[in-house]
Amino acid sequence: MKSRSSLQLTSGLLAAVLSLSATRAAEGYVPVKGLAPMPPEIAALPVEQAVLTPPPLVPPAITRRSPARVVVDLEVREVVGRIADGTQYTFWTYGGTVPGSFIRIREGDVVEFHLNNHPSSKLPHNIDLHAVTGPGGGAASSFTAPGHSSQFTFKALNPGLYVYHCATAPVPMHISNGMYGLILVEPAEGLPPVDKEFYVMQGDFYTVGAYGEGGLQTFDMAKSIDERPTYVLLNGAVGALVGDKALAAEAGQDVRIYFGVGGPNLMSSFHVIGEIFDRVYPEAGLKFVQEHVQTTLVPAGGATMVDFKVDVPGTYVLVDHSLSRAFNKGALGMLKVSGAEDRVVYSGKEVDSVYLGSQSAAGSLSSKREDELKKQIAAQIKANPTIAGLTKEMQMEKGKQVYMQNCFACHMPTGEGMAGVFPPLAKSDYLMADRERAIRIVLKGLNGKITVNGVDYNSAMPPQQDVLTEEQIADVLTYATNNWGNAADAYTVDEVRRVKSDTL
Ligand code: HEC
Ligand SMILES: [Cu+2]
Repeated sequence: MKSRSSLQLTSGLLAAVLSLSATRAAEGYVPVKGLAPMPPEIAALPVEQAVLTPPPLVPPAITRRSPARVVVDLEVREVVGRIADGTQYTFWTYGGTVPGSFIRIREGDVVEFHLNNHPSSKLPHNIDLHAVTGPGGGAASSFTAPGHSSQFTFKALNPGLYVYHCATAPVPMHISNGMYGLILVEPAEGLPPVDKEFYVMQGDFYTVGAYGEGGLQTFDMAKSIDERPTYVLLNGAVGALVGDKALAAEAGQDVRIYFGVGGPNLMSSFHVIGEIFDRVYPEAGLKFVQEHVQTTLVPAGGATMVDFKVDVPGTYVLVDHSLSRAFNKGALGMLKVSGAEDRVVYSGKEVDSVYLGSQSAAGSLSSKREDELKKQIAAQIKANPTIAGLTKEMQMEKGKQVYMQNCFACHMPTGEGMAGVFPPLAKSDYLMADRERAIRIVLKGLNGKITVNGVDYNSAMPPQQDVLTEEQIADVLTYATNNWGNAADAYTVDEVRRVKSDTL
């Protein structure tokens, strides 16, 4: 520990010099007090180095049943990284990742905290750990210039899961550049064991360019003040938890997600589509564990722990249930569960039969006749180019309505889709290549790898046959294939019907 204290003194001197010369930073620096006295019972504690993990990983559970002196070495780095496909952002990070490294300690531990600001950083940073009892949660004591290292010590008095974040002015800017993470203070008796633990944090990001606009994007202070984020993200990038980066578990396993919200501004209505949380630790407190919860609210600068058993295989989607954030701003991740089906818990679609409603046997004859007449009209219409043109136009208008209710959330109003997740319909070689296949996709949905305009997608589209009529399917495909630079013949109800009966 001797070398640390001499390092500490040197950095203290430099800090003092800096604080005299730099008025902007002057408010951040506090006098260096030197190492606190260490009572014999603390000096006698075993010393261990904390294991830190990048998201979505979580350090192993703590098995010791008595306190230790835990040394945490956390490095601040300013790094350029991917915020969306084709879009970069200069993230300010704890440990090189957004969120920052996960820290795991035990109630009663004495934590010797070292914040090291990499020499390549442009700015000073600090850390406010919500797990710390003391002014600023350590912020003033950890204010650190580039190329410096600060040390402070705290005792973990309260168990629970806590957010940490940078508290250097302007604080919202430091946070929305990615400076937040979680520290778990395990209760003395430990947490109930589970099979899999994951680390996920939501944050809102403000860029000068619009969502998905390429290149190196910069922070937009006005948007931040107005709380109008361009991106709302799980683990710092669009698609950070999608595809081969999805969280993975096996059917039958108990899963725990340590979920936090860095903000700086938005709360999260955290939900996993297709799962029910067996246990929620509301606001990450440990006393009142709630059961059977669908969606849990997590405040900015707050956290929660959710436990659930994944009973059946499939893809479960993590979202902020303020769903525009999930579908239009990136707040979406996936948990892929492998293993054997359990059709008692979830059957899959069991039956698809004809349902005639109140149509009586007597009525069915006349409706058959009506169908025949409609067919004759359709044939007449087809033969007349003016009427055919008008019908196509009408189909387009009706199709647009269908699209704006049923498709746009994923494929986007512009038909451009979402990089890496939802393929484009605009100028899609895949859509335009095969009419029957397009109908089949809308009817039955689509799973597995496909290539659209040279880009691979491996995701899932839900079937629409229970949501849309045959006519609506013809209309929406007519709209999609005659819009955004596409051109094709109108899709007819007959075509849809033919494919439907082929694939029954
Ligand atoms: C919940 C999101 C979602 C919705 C809603 C949705 N799709 Fe899709 N769609 C997808 C995904 C994901 C794929 C790619 C599936 C894969 O990777 O196997 C896809 C693929 C497609 C494709 C083939 C790929 C391409 O880009 O040409 C077509 C055509 C298509 N969808 C049309 C539609 C239409 C029309 C609707 C509305 C009736 C619709 N989708 C609604 C998610 C969605
Ligand atoms: Cu900072």
